[in-house]
Formats: sequence, structure tokens, C-alpha cells
Amino acid sequence: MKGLPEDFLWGGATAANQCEGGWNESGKGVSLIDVVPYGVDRMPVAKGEKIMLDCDEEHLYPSHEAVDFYHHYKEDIALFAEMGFKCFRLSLSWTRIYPTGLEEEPNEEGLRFYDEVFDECKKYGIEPLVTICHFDLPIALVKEFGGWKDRRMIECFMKFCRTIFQRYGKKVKYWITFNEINMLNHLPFTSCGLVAEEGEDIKNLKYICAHHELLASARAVRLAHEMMEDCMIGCMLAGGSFYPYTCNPKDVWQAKQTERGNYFFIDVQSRGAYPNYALKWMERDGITLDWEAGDKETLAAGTVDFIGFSYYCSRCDTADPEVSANRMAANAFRTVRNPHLEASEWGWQIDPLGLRVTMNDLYDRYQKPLFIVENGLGAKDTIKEDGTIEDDYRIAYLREHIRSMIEAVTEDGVPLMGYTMWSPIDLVSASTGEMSKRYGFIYVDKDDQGNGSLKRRRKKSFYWYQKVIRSNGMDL
Ligand code: BGP
Repeated sequence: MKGLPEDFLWGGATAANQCEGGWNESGKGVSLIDVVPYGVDRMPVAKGEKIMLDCDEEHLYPSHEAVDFYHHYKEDIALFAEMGFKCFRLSLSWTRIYPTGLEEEPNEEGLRFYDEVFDECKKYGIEPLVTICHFDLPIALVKEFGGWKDRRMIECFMKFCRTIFQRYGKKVKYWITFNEINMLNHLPFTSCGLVAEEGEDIKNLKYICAHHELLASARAVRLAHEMMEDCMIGCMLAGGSFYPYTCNPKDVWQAKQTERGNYFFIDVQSRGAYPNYALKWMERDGITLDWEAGDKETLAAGTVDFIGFSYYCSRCDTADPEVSANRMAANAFRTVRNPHLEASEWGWQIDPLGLRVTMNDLYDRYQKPLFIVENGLGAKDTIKEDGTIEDDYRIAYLREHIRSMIEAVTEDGVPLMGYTMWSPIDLVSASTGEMSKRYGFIYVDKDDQGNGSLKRRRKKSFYWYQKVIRSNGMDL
């Protein structure tokens, strides 16, 4: 079997709020995620209830210490290098750089932190892949504007982009604008800080937020190309194809509709215009956007260079209300249970072939290079008496997904830039806010109550992934 290209970007992915900690150090401001006490699954906001906007420091917030990458980055990057990483995906904490998002001048100490992180990567020949916004915006902007529902967010975001492109343009080649932009449908508070007032139509507001994020993304793409020679900037979809539950055409049609709800964002970011089906559904549902002169041109001028996506599971939909009632988690989505698949302890159904399906679907649709920027298994790990962690379940999950990914590249001809699994080091789970749902090759000694020494420890999978990278995916 022919293998992956020689310059394939193997690595791992994290997000600032789930791993950095140091939430109020060196001038950092408070992020939205710093006031979320438990994890997004348990947040009341999507139901329209009031959210807590003031940070109660007596509580342990998952992002406050997280796994303290802020003070351990040298050790952590050295461990990534030991596995042979070619690429490290991380996100920038907006409030480290602009503490409220409203300042004229950035916080130099915050900028310096990422300089040091990128320099450390460079030392080992690791390419950073930077997510500009990963569920992480200044709480001051949420309070001031109600999040992305306000168009003024775009200018705040552009100021942030200008600063980081200027500062890191020579150190960072690969960029992503927004993490899992389609999560906006499911987690409007976490992903865009949407605070709805009494009587406001949340559904309409979500699309207004989307419109502003899409404009901001397009402008960021354009600016990146103007400011940084040779850079590549992509979008990021919470991916996973939707299967019809049966071959009943009604199920097929239902699955297509649900899938379009996710593709909509990427259709705009990749093709530069709202697709007809979305314009029609907005018309039907009475959704009105605040189009301004020049918006269409902005979208058209800022199409992405590659399609980044996360893949944890495929999804399934049906038109049958009885079957539809039996739904389960698939990341932040709810899916109809697929009887052909097993599930993880958190109910996310495991479907390695679904990754090949998803890659083919995305490439057929966009004809742009893909980048798998998240894929992994959350599981509980046990430390044996001799100190080892035998996470064969994680190896099995990743092995099958990587096999499927390689088949999509070598058998189907899908161009793929790289694979950054989630997450090379244990960190705080986004959905549960807990540590015990672990993804890492590197174990971090910390429990759900926040106790632990933060000591790092290599799991069995660490050595397995090292071998995978060394053989460029040939030895699984
Ligand atoms: C994705 C997010 C990540 C990450 C991952 C795993 O949707 O981009 O931030 O957390 O899911 O999810 P969880 O941590 O809930 O298991």
C-alpha cells in the first residue's frame, strides 16, 4: 500500500481554556469559559436561562488551573517532540492578549507567552497550527455586546487578528479562524457568547451570530493572506457524516437536511456565499439577518485554503418520530442510535469507516485539502501498581481511525495535510468539565475535584503513537 506524503503533519491538538490554566496571570482578563463552572453539557444557557456573568473565585472552575500548560509548556512540548510530532494545534486565549477585548494596546506579557511557546515548538521542528478562537472570548465583550449577536464584535476580532498576525506571522504558517463553527447551533453561549434578552428569538439570533462570525472569518482569511506570505488559513467543522437510519426516502431526506444544517457554515467559508438551500430555509423560518452593503463581497473575498474538521463519530437521522425519540450524545449533537455501532462510555458511537465516509464527503463537496484537527477517544484510565497505564482501548480506537484515514488518502485520493489527534495530553473535557474523561498519550495527575500533583506520565499509547509517526502510518 502506498503511504502518506512525506511531509504529512502528524501531531496533536489542544485548546487554551482546557489546558493552559493561569487564568488570571500576567495580565490575562476573564474569558467566558472562566465563568462556566461545570462544562458545556450542563450549562443552562441554551435553555435561555440567565447565566452567571461574575466570576466567583471560591469555586473551582475547570479552566482556572486546567492542566497548567501555562507553566509546563516546555515539559509538554518536549514530550510531544519525543513522540515525533510534526505539528501541534493549540488555540490562543484572546484575554491573554486583549484582557477585555476593548483595549487599544495588547498585553505584552500575554503576547510573550505564545512567542515562547512557538519558539519551543521551533526548537523541535514542530509546526504550530493555531486556532484563533476556540470557545474562548472575553467576558467583557459578552457583557458589553451580548456576544457575537452584535456586529461590533467583528472589529474587536479583527484587532486581535491584526495583532497576532503581525506578531506571529513569521513563526506560524497554519491557522484556523473558529473552532467547530457549527457548534453555534448547539452551544450558542460557549461558542459565541450569545446572551439573549427576555423575548428575543434565540433561533434568529444564532444566525445573526453566525453571519457576524462568517464575516469575521472571511476578513481574517483575507488579512492573513495580506499580512503573511505563504500562510494557510482554514475553517473548522465539527464533522461526522449523517447517515439515514433506513433507506426510506423520508429518512434519507431528513439526514440530508440535518447534515446541511452543519455544512451551511463551511459552504459559506469555503465557497464564499450563502447556499440557496440556506436562503430558502431562512425565508421559510422567518430568519432575518442584518445584511449590509459589502457583506456579500466580503464573504466572497475570504474563502478558506483548507477544510479543518474534528471527527469523533458519525451521526444518524430519521423521519420516524418513534425512532427519533431514541437519541443519544454524539459530541454536543444528539443522534439517533445506530444499531451497527458500539459506543464509548460517554455514548459517542465509534465508527472508523465513518471517518473515510466523512473525508470523501468533504472532499467531494469542497475540492480543497482537508486537515483532521481532532479525533480521539475519551476514556477512564487506571494507573497500575507499577505506575504504567495500559490504554489499549485508546490505541485500538486510534489505530482503526488512522487506518481508515490512510485508506481515504491512498485508495480514494483525498488530499490530507495532517492529523492532529485530540488531545495528546489529558486536559479538561469540554462537555463534562471533568478530568476523568481522558484523551491523552500523556497522563496528568489531577482528579475531578482539582486535586493532584499535575505530574506527567507516559501511557502505553505514547510509545504506540511514536511508532506510528516514525513509520509515517505504516506500522499501526
Ligand atoms: C470538540 C471540542 C474540543 C474537545 C472535544 C472533545 O468538540 O472542539 O474542545 O473538548 O470536542 O470533547 P469532550 O472534551 O467533551 O470530550
